[in-house]
Amino acid sequence: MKKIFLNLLKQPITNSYLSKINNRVIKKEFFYNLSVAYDNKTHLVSLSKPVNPKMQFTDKYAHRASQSITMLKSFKKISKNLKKRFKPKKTLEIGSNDGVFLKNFKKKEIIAVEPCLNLAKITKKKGYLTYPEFWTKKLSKKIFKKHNGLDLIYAANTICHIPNLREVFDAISISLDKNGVFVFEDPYIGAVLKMNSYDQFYDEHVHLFSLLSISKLLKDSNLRIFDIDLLDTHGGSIRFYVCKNISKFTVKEKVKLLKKKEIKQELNKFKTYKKFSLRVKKSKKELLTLLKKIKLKGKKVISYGASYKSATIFNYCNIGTELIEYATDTTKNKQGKFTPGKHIPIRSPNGEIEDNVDYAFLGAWNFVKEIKKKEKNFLKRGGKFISHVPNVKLIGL
Ligand code: JHZ
Repeated sequence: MKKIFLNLLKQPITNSYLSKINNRVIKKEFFYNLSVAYDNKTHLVSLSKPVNPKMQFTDKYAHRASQSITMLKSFKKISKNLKKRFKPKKTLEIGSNDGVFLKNFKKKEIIAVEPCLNLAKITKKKGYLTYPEFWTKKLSKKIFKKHNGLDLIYAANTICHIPNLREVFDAISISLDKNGVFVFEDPYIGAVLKMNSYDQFYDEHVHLFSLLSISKLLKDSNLRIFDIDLLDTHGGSIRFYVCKNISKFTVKEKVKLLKKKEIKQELNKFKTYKKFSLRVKKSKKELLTLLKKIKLKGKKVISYGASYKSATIFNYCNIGTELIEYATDTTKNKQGKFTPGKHIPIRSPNGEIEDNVDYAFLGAWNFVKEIKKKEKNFLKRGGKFISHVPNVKLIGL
């Protein structure tokens, strides 16, 4: 049974960065109620009412996975490790975005699946065989017919975006070779609870996974987990290594240990999530108090990164241009637009943070190390970053 533990109020579609003409919003915005539930049968944490994926993964998809050095390095490292460990001849990536993972493979070795048509065009143009479609059983059957069993299927920050997980896993079972491997990574619910990073909940993050939940869900599709990695990426992610029940892989000790840890942390209890929701409310109060105090002193505050995550914060905390003047973002197709819901203008960073900025809210807090390195001058002249994780705080030199 699913029970709601967190209500993040009315939220827009995070990908709907707005264009304005003559200072008037030209698009009518869609809002929905963002509430999050725990299912005591599967231990899965999911949005109580996901929005229609066709409204999200359009031909105007804004996010480009290759916008951070951290992620470029991470994709390079994982592709190298996967090649070395599993020696795949035929690999497929679900949700290939702008090709940040694909580019580490030879064109004939990898197939891309990407439903956002603007992104699928990018990888197609680069010469990768790209299916511009959602990952479904139908597509998996089509791929199996054409290419036979796949040795490796990979997905990063994709599977948690798909409402129907049974369809995803059944589709994996169809095209994965007997000893093939399905590797996927997504933000980890354990890390979200630890970091109080409630901004990991937004329309696209339909689920946040634990080992306990994925272990249960895979069973129905005759799949199992044989290894995991806990990662620093995106503020704490989990990578699952999955195979068919009948395959040769034996379960690593790490899997058993994490299962025990999750039980100890009570990730299988509703009360754990209810407690988290109280911490979220406290975080909102503290962030608003801090921003208002800074503003009263006449200081200039911007947002560093117009991330999808930050849309949850701005809309839940009701933060608009009265508190944050503008956001900077390196993604070209976000620049000149306005954040969904709260309409904060987005600018190109034009190199470093401007001299007249006193505080920068970390919309991209998950890249704090990379950002601190880039913005040494801002910190040296007394500029401060504002972070809401794991608690509301200022970050200086
Ligand atoms: P970033 C997106 O979420 C959407 P977002 C998606 N649903 C998902 O799961 C994750 O990605 C993986 C910018 N930036 O990556 C780039 C700077 O401006 O945390 C990005 O727009 N300067 C698929 O948007 C944003 O910040 C910088 O120096 O929450 C960060 O977004 C750096 C490092 C980033 O994901």
